[in-house]
Amino acid sequence: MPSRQRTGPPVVLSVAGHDPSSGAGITADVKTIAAHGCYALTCVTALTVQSTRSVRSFEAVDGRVITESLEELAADFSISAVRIGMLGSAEAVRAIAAFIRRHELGNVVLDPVLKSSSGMELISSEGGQMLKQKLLPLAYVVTPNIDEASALTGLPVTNVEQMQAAAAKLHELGARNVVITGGHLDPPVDLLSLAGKQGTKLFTGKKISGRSTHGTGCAFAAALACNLALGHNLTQSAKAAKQYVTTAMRMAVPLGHGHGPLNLLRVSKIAAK
Ligand code: PXL
Repeated sequence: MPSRQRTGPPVVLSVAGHDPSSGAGITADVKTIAAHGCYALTCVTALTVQSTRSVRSFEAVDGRVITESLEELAADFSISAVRIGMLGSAEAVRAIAAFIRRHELGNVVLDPVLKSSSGMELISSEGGQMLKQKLLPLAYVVTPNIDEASALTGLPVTNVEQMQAAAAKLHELGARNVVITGGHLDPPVDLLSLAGKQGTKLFTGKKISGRSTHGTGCAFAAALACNLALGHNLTQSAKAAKQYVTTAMRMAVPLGHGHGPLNLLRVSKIAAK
């Protein structure tokens, strides 16, 4: 695939759900992509009803609308990277898988969103199966958190050793490169497992206290896609994406009554009146 537009910023496509509180999903991705100096294209796969407190419900977008949106964008832009998040339905999985194949897209970051942190299923069970069988092998890198890694592999994932085993199982299932994000572990640690037995790398951080944690997975995957679009290799990109999420959590200001958003644009000063 062409890696850059002839001029202008790299174009990064977010295929994800809409979170009206902008902590996760499409509107959060637009902020992350803009913060990286890239240009955001979006394809909404589902409309969620939620706030910082919890996800109440969602309505999946028709597969035909998804396919037509993606094709319209691909005919107009040269897409440097894709971030796939919440898909909602099997139809959406089919649409995005066919789109990646048709256009031979390379820098595809698959964030396998299965459940919200409040426990709501964000994809149908048929969709979840299809994601594992059809989409996982098409991605350049898959970025499950420990719960998603456990759900995809059927293995317990609560420490670094188990992250290694889950990554090995994900490779067996067809995943090329794998990053398992362990932001909930203490200390928080991400494991990068490279394709073709190139080995694993650990990125350890410091625990950040606070309730501004909504959308950390989306921010990580979108930042990873941007770094790949900017031409960095996967190890550099994973490191930079982790650093971005850490800073965005540290600089978050309390918003809402539940788990608030990160400061994805890292705006530290409010403009003077
Ligand atoms: O964090 C997972 C996630 C992804 N995408 C959307 C979401 C959520 C969780 O609530 O709503 C749209």
